Amino acid sequence: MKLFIFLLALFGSTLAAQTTHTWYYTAGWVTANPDGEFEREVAGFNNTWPLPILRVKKGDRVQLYLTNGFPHHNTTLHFHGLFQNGSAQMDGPEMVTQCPIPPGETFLYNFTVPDQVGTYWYHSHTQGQYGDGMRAAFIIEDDEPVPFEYDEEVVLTVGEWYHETSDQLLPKFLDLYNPTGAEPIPDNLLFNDTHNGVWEVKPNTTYFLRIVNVGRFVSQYLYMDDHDFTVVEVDGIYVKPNVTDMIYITTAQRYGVLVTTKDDTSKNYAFMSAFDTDMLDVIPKTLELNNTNTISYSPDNAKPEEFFVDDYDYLDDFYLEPLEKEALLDEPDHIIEVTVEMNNLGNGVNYAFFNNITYTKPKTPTLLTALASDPEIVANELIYGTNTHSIVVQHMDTVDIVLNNLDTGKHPFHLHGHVFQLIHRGDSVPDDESPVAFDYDDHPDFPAYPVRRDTVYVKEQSNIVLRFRADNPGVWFFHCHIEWHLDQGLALTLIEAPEQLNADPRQKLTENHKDICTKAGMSWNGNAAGNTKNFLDLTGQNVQHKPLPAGFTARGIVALVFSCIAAFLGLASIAYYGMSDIADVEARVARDLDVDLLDVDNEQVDSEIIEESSNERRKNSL
Ligand SMILES: *[C@@H]1O[C@H](CO)[C@@H](O)[C@H](O)[C@H]1NC(C)=O
Ligand SMILES: *[C@@H]1O[C@H](CO)[C@@H](O)[C@H](O)[C@H]1NC(C)=O
Ligand SMILES: *[C@@H]1O[C@H](CO)[C@@H](O)[C@H](O)[C@H]1NC(C)=O
Ligand SMILES: *[C@@H]1O[C@H](CO)[C@@H](O)[C@H](O)[C@H]1NC(C)=O
Ligand SMILES: *[C@@H]1O[C@H](CO)[C@@H](O)[C@H](O)[C@H]1NC(C)=O
Ligand SMILES: *[C@@H]1O[C@H](CO)[C@@H](O)[C@H](O)[C@H]1NC(C)=O
Ligand SMILES: *[C@@H]1O[C@H](CO)[C@@H](O)[C@H](O)[C@H]1NC(C)=O
Ligand SMILES: *[C@@H]1O[C@H](CO)[C@@H](O)[C@H](O)[C@H]1NC(C)=O
Ligand SMILES: *[C@@H]1O[C@H](CO)[C@@H](O)[C@H](O)[C@H]1NC(C)=O
Ligand SMILES: [Cu+2]
Repeated sequence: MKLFIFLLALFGSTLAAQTTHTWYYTAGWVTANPDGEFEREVAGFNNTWPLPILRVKKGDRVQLYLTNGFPHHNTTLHFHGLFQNGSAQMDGPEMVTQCPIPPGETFLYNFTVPDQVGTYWYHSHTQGQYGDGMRAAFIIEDDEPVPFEYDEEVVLTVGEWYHETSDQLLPKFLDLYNPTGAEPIPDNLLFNDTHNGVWEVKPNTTYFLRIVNVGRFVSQYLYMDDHDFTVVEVDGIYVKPNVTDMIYITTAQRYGVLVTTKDDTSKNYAFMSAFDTDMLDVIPKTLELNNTNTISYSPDNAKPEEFFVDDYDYLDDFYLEPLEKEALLDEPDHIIEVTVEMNNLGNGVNYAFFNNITYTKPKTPTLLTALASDPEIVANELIYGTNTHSIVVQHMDTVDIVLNNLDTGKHPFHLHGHVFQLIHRGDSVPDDESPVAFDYDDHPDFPAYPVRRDTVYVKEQSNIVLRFRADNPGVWFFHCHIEWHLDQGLALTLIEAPEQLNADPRQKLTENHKDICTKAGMSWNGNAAGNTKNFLDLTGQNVQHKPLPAGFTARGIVALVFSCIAAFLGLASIAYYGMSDIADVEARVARDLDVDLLDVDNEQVDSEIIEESSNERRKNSL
């Protein structure tokens, strides 16, 4: 009897604690001027921008009705870092877990907030859209006290900003005339959605600052004059407090930090946010690399001067120790080894590859294929198509993702549906040496209690190893969180525990979801080729462009492109990327492609395909 009462009380209290948040939002264009320099259309909710910070408690139910109010664009919403355990179809990435929401339609995101707490964010997972502003913080609070003391909590977003929209930037980025895949150069950094922002503080107060990089491209260094950060959380995982002068935050990462203010209010201080300039292909003279934001103790104080540091000596997150200790998982049952490369395909465009595959969207969202499949073939990778880079992992397997980065740039990788243990991060080798692949027989000891998070960077020409348990049946996207690189195809798809997924009634597609697919003009019950009858027939599936013709090299493209630019397009199209000086661009391109500049100048261009498309371009531009 006692036990019964106890159970009843427990059950009752759980019931009482669960709140349902029902939100209605219409996404659409709003005019705004975030950096104070340029007014443009941004992607907002309900005719306002920025988007609201959403707050929930663990165990709550979220019912977010998202109406697509864009006249010409599809939309979706991803809750970054949330496990969506049992609700994989609510994860958000277009063509991975759901059909795109067409203009005028409403999709219900309905899920239980998992047993997770901390700092998350939500953003559109439709091509480039979140970079236009459709993103904000998502906070999961806890009834239990947090394992550190503070007086006030504050959210702070950082990110870069472009004056041009994704619609304007993307076609120029994924273009024959951008053969090295040089990412567009941002116009400014934003600090809490304004340029050179102000954080108003009270004296003698410990703030719990939840920092989110909501950007689409660059990592930032954050550092303050005469104040320090005590890191207590990374990506929703509490860690042993670690005091540092500087944080390095990639896109999509979160840092929960404590900042204690001074007793005295007579001075305001600089809160610096700086570009990681290694990530910029060119640095226009006008770009403000170090941004001086203000920690304001009083509006009467003078504006702070730029605060200089000797070097960017930041906290290495590899060494952070989670408070909730989780020992290094056992030896992997399944090793997924991928190599990152950027290269041109036969259409001249620069793509990103995991091994030799650049992610190409299927005709039916991958999760929907898994749910509609006959259980007998649900674990057959073929049905998901050869170009979605789908990899089946078995339920409860320990999985390692070994990622060897041959590229000369850093990349922040994100896995949906999980936090993983970061068990190895190699150092880069110099540009003129060849990167080495990770070797299980020759590496530093893995940490006993590795740091866990959902987004980590790999250094240039280096490697990382991520380890996780496949305890969350679903279809989970693994991709670079530099949106430009995702647009170039730097993604793969994990089909996790397909049999369990396929058999779980909670995962069944909602009627609303089916309806959205129909409205989007696609099947909700087909294979990657949209074939609803025979899942093993992939005829008509989407595939990547053909490789460059044999004997034709990337440097040929460069030579051709520069002669075309000079001849037909003039300097204007280069100036667009802030590349006002052709010679400098060529030098950088030559370095990126590891070729001699003289070689580039003398290269004979002989590809018909390239000639054809450039002729076409000539016609178009006439
Ligand atoms: C957003 O706008 C819709 C109508 O488009 C309205 O029903 C809803 O209440 C608004 N949401 C909020 C949070 O104001
Ligand atoms: C929206 O999605 C549909 C279905 O996939 C597609 O045909 C259409 O091109 C998309 N619209 C845009 C603007 O991308
Ligand atoms: C959300 O999902 C829960 C659990 O499946 C269900 O009981 C509820 O009816 C759904 N909400 C709506 C509005 O459909
Ligand atoms: C950032 O903006 C949010 C939303 O307006 C606000 O709640 C928060 O206090 C701001 N953060 C800082 C550091 O000023
Ligand atoms: C600062 O706060 C602490 C704790 O709240 C208090 O003991 C102390 O007197 C305060 N100092 C000043 C100068 O206000
Ligand atoms: C940016 O800050 C760094 C570190 O303080 C400094 O070395 C560098 O000169 C600054 N760059 C500019 C353009 O101000
Ligand atoms: C703090 O971080 C440094 C690396 O920057 C590491 O050496 C140290 O062990 C960490 N300490 C704790 C308590 O996490
Ligand atoms: C990648 O390489 C594998 C093995 O060599 C081959 O079977 C596959 O067709 C290639 N894929 C593409 C897209 O080139
Ligand atoms: C998902 O839920 C199952 C129980 O339904 C649990 O065993 C598993 O640990 C959960 N996975 C995650 C990632 O929360
Ligand atoms: Cu990347």
